[in-house]
Amino acid sequence: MRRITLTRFLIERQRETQGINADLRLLIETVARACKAISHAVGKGAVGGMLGSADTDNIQGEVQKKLDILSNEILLEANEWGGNLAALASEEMEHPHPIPTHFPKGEYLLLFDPLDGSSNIDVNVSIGTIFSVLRCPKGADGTVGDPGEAEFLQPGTQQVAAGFAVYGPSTVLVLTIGHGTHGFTLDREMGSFVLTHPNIRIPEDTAEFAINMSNMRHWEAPIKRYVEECLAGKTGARGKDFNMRWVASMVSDVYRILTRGGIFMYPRDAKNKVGRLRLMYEANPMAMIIEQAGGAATDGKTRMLSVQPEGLHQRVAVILGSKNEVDRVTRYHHE
Ligand code: AFP
Repeated sequence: MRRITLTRFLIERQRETQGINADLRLLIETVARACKAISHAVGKGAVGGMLGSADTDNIQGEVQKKLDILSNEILLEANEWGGNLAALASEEMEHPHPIPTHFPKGEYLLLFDPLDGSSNIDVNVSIGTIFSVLRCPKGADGTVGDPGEAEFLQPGTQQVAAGFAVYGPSTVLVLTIGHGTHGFTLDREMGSFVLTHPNIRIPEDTAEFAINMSNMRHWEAPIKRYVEECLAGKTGARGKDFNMRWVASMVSDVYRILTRGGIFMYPRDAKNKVGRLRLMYEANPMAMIIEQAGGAATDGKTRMLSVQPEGLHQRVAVILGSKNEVDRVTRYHHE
């Protein structure tokens, strides 16, 4: 089969003016290169001396793993010189990161969770990097000026690109630029991402759900009803048996759903009153990827991509995956 590398894929999309220009192409290739470097660092495991926690907390008040910090630094250094970004934002940094004054600025905003699934690093379970690209609003003088948090607070429908890398048995980059969702597998010998999963489509039905069952006593009624129906299997309202998976790395659960269908739920509950996952650099990029693959994503009631952000690190409830199942859970929330 013809090997189409990420570079060729992006150049062909640019030629077809499918929602991509040279600056956005450079941005995506730069992020992909950074993900290669993170994959390399993660792949060293204990012999890399980077396992375990740093002695610092992030803005979320979570203990930072050494690889969290390294991944964040890799993405910052890779992206600040290109002249295509107005600013960056990361789960690991309280405020947006300005482009150093000695570099030119560009029209895009890049947001990322540098290493999602950190609690899985030390137990050798797949983790990943999630990213989202927005356009930076221009000021009255027609320039991007010095963007602050407000410039980032755009609904997910404004994303021009979104993607994630999953560092598993193979490293796969999943990408959308608004024309479908595509998967690229890292060829480690060549050091290039190769198109292996063009035009991913999520089955509209599924028999597999993903949720952290230990939170069951905290759930609201619609989630309780949906999961109990799944557990009742053939004998219950659904008339079929369901399987369950929960990797606790969103990138892994989402990649599985892209590959064979499923529904992923991290609902708000009595413990996580507004949900646990972050809207700007987890839920929104994943929602664009899922929708572009024919799936659906809501916060239980509202289409995820329509949620109007109020804070850079705001959390949100997430229900995403096979369209018919997400529609069912969302319907239960409205009943
Ligand atoms: P960490 O990055 O703190 O491990 O959180 C991972 C995550 O944000 C997401 O990737 C998982 O789906 C979810 O949290 C797992 O949450 P629980 O540990 O509560 O199951």
